[in-house]
Amino acid sequence: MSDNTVSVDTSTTPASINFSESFNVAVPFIDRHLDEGRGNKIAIRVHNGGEVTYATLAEHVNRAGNALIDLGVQKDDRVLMMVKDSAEFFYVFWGAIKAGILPVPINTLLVAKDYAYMIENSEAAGVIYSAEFSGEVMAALEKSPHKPRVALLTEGDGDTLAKHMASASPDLTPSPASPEGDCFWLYSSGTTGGPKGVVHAHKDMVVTSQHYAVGILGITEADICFSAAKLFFAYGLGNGMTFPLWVGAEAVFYPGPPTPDAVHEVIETFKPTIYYGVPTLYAAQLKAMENSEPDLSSIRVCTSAGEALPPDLLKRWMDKTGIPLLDGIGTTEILHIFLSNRIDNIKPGASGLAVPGYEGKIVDDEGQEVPAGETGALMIKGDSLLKLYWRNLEKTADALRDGWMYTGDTYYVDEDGFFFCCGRSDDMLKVGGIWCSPVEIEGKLVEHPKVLEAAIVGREDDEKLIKPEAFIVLNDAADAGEELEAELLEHCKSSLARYKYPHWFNFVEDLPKTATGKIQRFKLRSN
Ligand code: 3UK
Repeated sequence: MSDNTVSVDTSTTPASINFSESFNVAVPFIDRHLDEGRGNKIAIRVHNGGEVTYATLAEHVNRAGNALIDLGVQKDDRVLMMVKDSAEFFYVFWGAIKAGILPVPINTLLVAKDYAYMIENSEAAGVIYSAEFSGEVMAALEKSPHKPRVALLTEGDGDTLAKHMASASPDLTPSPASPEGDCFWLYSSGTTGGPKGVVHAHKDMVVTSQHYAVGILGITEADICFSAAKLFFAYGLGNGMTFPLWVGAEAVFYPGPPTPDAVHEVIETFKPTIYYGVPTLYAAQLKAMENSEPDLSSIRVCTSAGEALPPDLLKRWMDKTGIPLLDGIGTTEILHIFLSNRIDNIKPGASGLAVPGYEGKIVDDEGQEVPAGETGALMIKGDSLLKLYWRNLEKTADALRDGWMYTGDTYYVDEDGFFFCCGRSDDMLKVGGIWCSPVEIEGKLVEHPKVLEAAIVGREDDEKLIKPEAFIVLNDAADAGEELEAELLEHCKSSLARYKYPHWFNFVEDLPKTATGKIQRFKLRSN
């Protein structure tokens, strides 16, 4: 096989994927479309932001890769991206990969202390950011003892990546790489300790695109993709970028916050055929549809991931819109969805069947597989699993066991092979599809002078979706009341991402604890 090529044999299930020995994944995802005659086809449309053809995309990817090299970023260096959903996101991500540099898309809802941690932890050589996030990024750069060589706005006034791209060469030879070589990172948070750098290989985006997007969604060049989940999230990265690029389809973007009205407007304007959302947003969209009737008729399939989709919400969506909504579970570590419902086989309340190319099993505490119907730990095998957590041998060894990934989720399988989610085996919460560590929110609350101790647990709201609930022990119980609740909420707002704010406050006398003083959060959960 010639360099940087991949061949797929779809006559088998799962499809068999073969990579050339020398393989830089930017070539099949970007350059291949020019060879296949898609140069003039639209790759990207941005709401109020123009459109980009495959030819322009390829040129700008080359310019971005060259600009990073010209600025002194070297092979295997990390470049953090706090970039909104936009064409620039594609340029930086693929330009870096083509140049042998590792892009690290970062959750843009985070705040300066989170960014400072990641700059330090990754020893980033570069930080590229959209103007919207300047405040938090500048504060993080100030805070971090490690100073990246390059810190640039994507575009705008002054010294920007766009200016460096304009003077950089439009030609770039792909940096030699291999299917198993490091390609990009994502950060994933855990209950304790800082977020962990999840290292993915060049082959991984091919694997998820082929097995899930082609295998389950049946994506083709004719599709138009719209992901309300942002590109920085592994879910959005696949939905909005790698899947359409794999087949030469079109992706549409809305750079702002995905409110129901905004996503409905984007759907009516750009007529996507595949729409990717999260449960919280589907619930909000249904609520908005009580007073409006957006035209969703272009959509042939919707997906939901990030957190469990309550069966009632699924039924209400399908009744109201008639569009199939597929719940599926993915993780940052496995990159995308590995258990999913099918367009013609949906079981409400289930995460679905194993996606061909992945195997799932449920094990007990000893690691032995349990029979159907019994609950245990969900383990997954497949070809897109992380290589490792950056500089974290212990967590890597905990997660990867004999080629299986320990997901941290508790599941059972029914007689039909459908997997059902029963929650986490740790205390982590998923809020609006995004990780929340109770420990982080508790840490913030106890910084407040009136708070002695705090515990955070997940509680279902009216839509059966999880939100943080706080249990608080005060230094002086007489301070309890609405006024203090408001004060504590303001306090959280000062340095926590907004989805981490507690939705309910309970003032209690003490917290349930183990003999060793560890908070027993499970005793506080009401559901
Ligand atoms: C939970 C779900 C029940 C589960 C993701 C699609 O969410 C993604 O990745 P993260 O690393 O979180 C992974 C964890 O989230 N979860 C996700 N989807 C579901 N729980 N039902 C679901 N459908 O705890 C899992 O371990 O942020 C989702 C594609 C790629 C992704 N990375």
